Amino acid sequence: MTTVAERLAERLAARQVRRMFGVPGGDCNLDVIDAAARAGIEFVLARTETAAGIMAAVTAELTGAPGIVMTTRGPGVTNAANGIAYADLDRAPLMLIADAYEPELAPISHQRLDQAGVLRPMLRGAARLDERDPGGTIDALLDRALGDPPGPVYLEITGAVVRAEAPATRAPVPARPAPAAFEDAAVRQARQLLARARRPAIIAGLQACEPSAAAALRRLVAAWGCAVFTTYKAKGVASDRDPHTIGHYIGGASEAPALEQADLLLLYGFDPVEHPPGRWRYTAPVIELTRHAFDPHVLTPAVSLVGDLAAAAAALESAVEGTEWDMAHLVQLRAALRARAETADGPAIGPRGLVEAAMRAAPPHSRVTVDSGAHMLPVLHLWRTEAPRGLLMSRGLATMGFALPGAIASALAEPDTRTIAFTGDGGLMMCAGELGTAVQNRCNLAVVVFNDSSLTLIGAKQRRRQFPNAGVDFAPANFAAIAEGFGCPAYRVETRDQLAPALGAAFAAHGPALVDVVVDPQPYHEHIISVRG
Ligand SMILES: Cc1ncc(C[n+]2csc(CCOP(=O)(O)OP(=O)(O)O)c2C)c(N)n1
Repeated sequence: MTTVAERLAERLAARQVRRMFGVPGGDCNLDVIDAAARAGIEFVLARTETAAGIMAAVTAELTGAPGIVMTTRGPGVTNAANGIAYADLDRAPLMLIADAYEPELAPISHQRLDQAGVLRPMLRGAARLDERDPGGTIDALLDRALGDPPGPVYLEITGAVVRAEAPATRAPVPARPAPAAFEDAAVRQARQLLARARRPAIIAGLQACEPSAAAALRRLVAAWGCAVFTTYKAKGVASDRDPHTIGHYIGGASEAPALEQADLLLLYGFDPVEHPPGRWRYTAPVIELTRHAFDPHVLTPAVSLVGDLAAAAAALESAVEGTEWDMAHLVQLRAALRARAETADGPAIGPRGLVEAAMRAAPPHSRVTVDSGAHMLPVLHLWRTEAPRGLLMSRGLATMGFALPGAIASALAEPDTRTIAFTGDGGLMMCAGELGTAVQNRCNLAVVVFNDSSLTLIGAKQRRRQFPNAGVDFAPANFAAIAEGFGCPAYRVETRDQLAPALGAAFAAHGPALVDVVVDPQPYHEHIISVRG
């Protein structure tokens, strides 16, 4: 006989799921862990459900298969909420599996919550598994997770059901649903606009990370010889080494002088969730290529092609009749944008010096994850990324506590790629227990801590608003000592001469290593203003 737990494992394996993440409870999670192992799916024990959710979502981003996180009822579900929010706002297909009470336990209120209700605003779908058609229920939910936009779904299970016999599943595994075909009239209108454009520019966003979309973008840039900007989440879809890649679209001041020169903007897989609070500042007409429509949107495009990005790009490739961009000018714009991130450090180790030292020490094609905070700006603007998903971050949710779980997911999915996690001290404190997960799984990753004993990004805003310093500084912490407590090799860096040897040793290590760098936060203030305006 096949149990429902075994059917669940079989349906996940059929979608290429190879790992699930979580913190189990003592009831049906255990049946699922056992059934999953027999279906070739490893259960990775995380230290918090939040981190497990991020690991699952990042696994989905890297592999294309849905990410799976499993928790116990009650506190397990509520503690996973930030990971579910990541999957929602950073658009990653994810399934949360959590246990609940059987109907005969209705009088029990201990650990009882409306679990689906708590999560509902973030979910693409939810279902409680029963014995009638578990395979069909699971397939339908996974289709929703993989829809447009991708996001989280919730599957509730109970012990009586997962241990029951499962009927045969008839439903075949559907492929990811094909996006809507865009309209001919929209293609004609877009081609007319492009035919008149002399200085078109492209802004590529998170949907462009999908491999066929990224390849089509590169063909478009080569055909048009135009300027291209990427959002943070799309860093690498156009290589940072290509002279056409001017820099990042952050909805800030730094890219404005370059973007204002464009007479037409093509949004390529850009999601409004990537736009910071603030208005759209450009008057040039906008052509939008997107897998799905947005409501609300930060702007009103002149025309939207809603469908497959690569197909839309192919339909527009020959529409530009000649551009006035010349290479020397593009190179100049690119240099000017980069110069804004090259603000000077003081005499102590500063954020720019740390990023540049890490760039010199990193093996080629390393993948980078970066947390939320002031330190993310020098990483995002100075690090050179050549491939889609070469840099991972939380942009839609912009959550702290991302970089280390994200790096663990990267190291597990691609053990031969060196992953480097850049994090602030505040962000690391939210997930430091995951150093134990990295050690236990021998993850090939290095954590670099910008340790300035402060929530510096918030402190900078406090200072700008002329409030006195309060509520943002930490008592100093030694993260090298903490890492060593988990059995993770670690290096404490307090002086410039210690930096390069420590980074070199950490990046060459097999398995995890941590470099705890005491940085001077003063340079951030000028850096933030220079980059964001
Ligand atoms: C979970 C979460 N809590 C709070 C915030 C708000 N926030 C954004 S950046 C930041 C400070 C980050 O401090 P740290 O990790 O030390 O990095 P630094 O700014 O010092 O580089 C805070 C509190 C957030 N983005 N996510």
